[in-house]
Amino acid sequence: MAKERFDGRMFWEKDAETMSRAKIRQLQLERLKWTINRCYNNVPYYKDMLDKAGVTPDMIKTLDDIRRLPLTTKEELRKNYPFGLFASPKEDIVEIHTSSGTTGKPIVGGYTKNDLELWGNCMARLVVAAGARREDIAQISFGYGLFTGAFGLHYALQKVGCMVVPISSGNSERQIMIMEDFGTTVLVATPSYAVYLSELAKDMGVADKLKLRLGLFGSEMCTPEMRAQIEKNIGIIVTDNYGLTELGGCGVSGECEERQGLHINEDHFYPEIIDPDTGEVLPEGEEGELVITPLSKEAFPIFRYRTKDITRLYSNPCKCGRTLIRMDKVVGRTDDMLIIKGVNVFPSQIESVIFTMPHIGPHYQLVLRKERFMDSLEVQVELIDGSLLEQYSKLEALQHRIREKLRSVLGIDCGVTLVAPRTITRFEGKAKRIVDLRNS
Ligand code: DLL
Repeated sequence: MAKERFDGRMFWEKDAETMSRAKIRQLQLERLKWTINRCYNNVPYYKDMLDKAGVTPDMIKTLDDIRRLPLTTKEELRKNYPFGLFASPKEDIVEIHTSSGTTGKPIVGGYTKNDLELWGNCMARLVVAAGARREDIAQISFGYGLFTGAFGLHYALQKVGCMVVPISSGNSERQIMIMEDFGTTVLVATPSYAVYLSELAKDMGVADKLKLRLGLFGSEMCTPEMRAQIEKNIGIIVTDNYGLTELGGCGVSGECEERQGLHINEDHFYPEIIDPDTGEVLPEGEEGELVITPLSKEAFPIFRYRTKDITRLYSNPCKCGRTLIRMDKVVGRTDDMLIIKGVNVFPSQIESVIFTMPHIGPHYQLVLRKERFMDSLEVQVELIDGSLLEQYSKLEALQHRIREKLRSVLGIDCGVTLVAPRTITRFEGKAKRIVDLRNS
């Protein structure tokens, strides 16, 4: 059972989740001072960085003083690989996780015992807010290992008292068998793996027998259109969770049952939105790059980390009773924005089109090529019914409609190729939808 019931709703840490805005700000300031002191005194690289910026910890007197601090980026983490930015002695570190990056060295995060306890509680707040309860049987189909997702959800769901099934990702037919035999009610996965599992359950003829009711998804973008399709296919409520290895993994923010944005665990993470080009802090409600300062990390503190994720913040009250600020679903990353024929294109815009057109999806990929010094984009998407491939005029008409829709949404012309069902690669973790052939 979640710790407290409030106004008919469940909370894990009600006091923290429903604090007044003034109290939250006061707590944030205290914890910000603590964090900057820890960075300055325990991590030589940060001391150097702050000295160069002319900032000492005693200059942090109000929350707005955070703007005096320099921004940090992945570069700082890369330069200090693997443990150079840890603020606790190695013997106090009890767990390590890393980013899943396939190129170069990964980002390494360390946790003390206190960090693990806090992580579990932050995540427990989010799973309870999303609707998970003690009675649930939760199948964790995120990959266990260095990735933060599986362990973060594992610790949280176990704290809440759910029956945790740590199946990890892969071996998909077995996943469906376990789901059916154990009566799994909560599925933890990336949205793209959930789409794949839902298709497989249908193929195996068991989709109607499953007891799934809630999806705790995250770790990659899931447009509202994709969410609607997953909900239709397997009849579950889909909720979104956000976080990154650099900030301790999942547990930064997540949706409550209202699903009007992701509540940030703001007493432990201070959010700002900046203009990605100028670094200027933008007012609440404006879209830009999310910058986060964790406020309670012992082993791996960091300040003003540029996430590259694009979203906006809003603190108007949520019907759930939580006072924690919310962020919009991430619409893209500053580094996955494509520039095609001079126009900025986000993969999420393309996904929204694909999920609203009949006869296609949900699997697609975006192929980038260089043609006469200009980047071109081809959208390859699966047909739902393969027999359309033999009806040339229908196929051509459909292709034309998709192209027109993409033109009106993106403002550019791009190629559309309709391919046979089950021919585009499926993913057990985060989907890789961009195939970049520009340098090949
Ligand atoms: O993906 C942590 C996580 C695990 C979050 C499980 C939620 C659930 P990384 O592998 O370091 O950490 O990847 C972080 O993934 O900067 C975003 O670009 C993207 N991302 C994470 N969650 C979401 C989300 C985990 N809900 C990077 N929506 C981040 C969109 C997300 N993108």
